[in-house]
Amino acid sequence: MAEPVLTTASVPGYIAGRAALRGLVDPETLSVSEVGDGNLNLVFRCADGAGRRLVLKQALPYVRLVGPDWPMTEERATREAGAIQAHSAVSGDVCRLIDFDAVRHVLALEDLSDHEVFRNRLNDGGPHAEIAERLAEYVADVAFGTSFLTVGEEEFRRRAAAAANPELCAITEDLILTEPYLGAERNSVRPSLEPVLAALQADASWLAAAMAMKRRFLTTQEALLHGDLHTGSVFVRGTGAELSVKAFDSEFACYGPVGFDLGLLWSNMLFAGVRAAALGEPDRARSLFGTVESSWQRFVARSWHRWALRREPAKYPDPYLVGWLPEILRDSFGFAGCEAARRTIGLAKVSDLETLDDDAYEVAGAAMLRLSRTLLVERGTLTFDGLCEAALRA
Ligand code: SR1
Ligand code: MG
Repeated sequence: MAEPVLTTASVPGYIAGRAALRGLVDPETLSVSEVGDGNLNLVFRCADGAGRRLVLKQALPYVRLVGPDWPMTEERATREAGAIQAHSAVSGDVCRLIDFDAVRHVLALEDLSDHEVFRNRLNDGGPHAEIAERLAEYVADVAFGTSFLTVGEEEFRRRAAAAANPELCAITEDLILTEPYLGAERNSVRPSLEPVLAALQADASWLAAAMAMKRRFLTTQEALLHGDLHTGSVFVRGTGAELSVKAFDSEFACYGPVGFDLGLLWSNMLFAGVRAAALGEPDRARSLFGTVESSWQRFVARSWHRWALRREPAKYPDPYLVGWLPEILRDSFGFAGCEAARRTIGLAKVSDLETLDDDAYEVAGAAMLRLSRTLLVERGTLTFDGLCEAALRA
């Protein structure tokens, strides 16, 4: 039987009954608000009379965005807890897990309400320096820290088997890697983009490239991915030396190709860039497009740093990494192309695009669809300059 769903009224009692939590906030003076604005879960922000705070996140037995008509395993909370633990062990840029209740599917997390969601900052025209770069370092830390190069081959297989997340991966495989290319009931664009979309969906090279990326996603397990590393899955606070970056919402975590996380991040930076361009801010657009290259450089540098710490250097000499990095780059471009299509066409779109008026939407949406094709079809030969030119032309 499904466990009871938390409410603002029942949260204090829940915390009082939970040994790991009742000493952290005072259930007697707790104020609780439900703040979940994601697609899947309930999220409660809890603050006590002394100002101590934490967040509870409960997986519902269905997809919140759609409702009970789309049942979804609550085991996703277990996958998320496992991913946070594995990622926190290798990176400081991860929202901290305080407690996990596997029976009620509730994660207790550090409260980051002094942060803002990165996408919201981008949409408001706020500063982005160093954020995509820090996230690329997080991806590298996770790529190496959870790969067989670090944990050993047998242990790697054990961890990969334990982290299987088929139901959430199926959402990714449908929404990111199938529906935008073939047409689906859940797809939609405003009328101005329909001709551009129709032309793209008639392009067999685009479809074939997307299906090749689906094969990569289904058949490759290089590391324990975040699995949904878009700019809405990142909290940020401050700038410069005060900058704090925290990845969260890793319930889509699975073992997969490292380029999946980088690709989703890049695509979402491109969305921010085309939004800026459509709003008449070309310098900001150029700077946002430039984060693809700068974050890749940071990823490479961090990868070499992590590589130096691998378990068996004699077995894996430097040319191994020299050969692997271009594969990751190619995957990253390809998955960025998939995310560009999905967030323009499919379910769960992005506010970067959706909050634009019709004229700006047409410019920005068409740009993302053209970029999707460039990223997918040219992923093996694309250069950063070529990508920037395509983005600025689009
Ligand atoms: C039905 S869930 C839709 C999307 O929300 C999450 O952010 C993931 O991107 C997923 O694909
Ligand atoms: Mg999410």
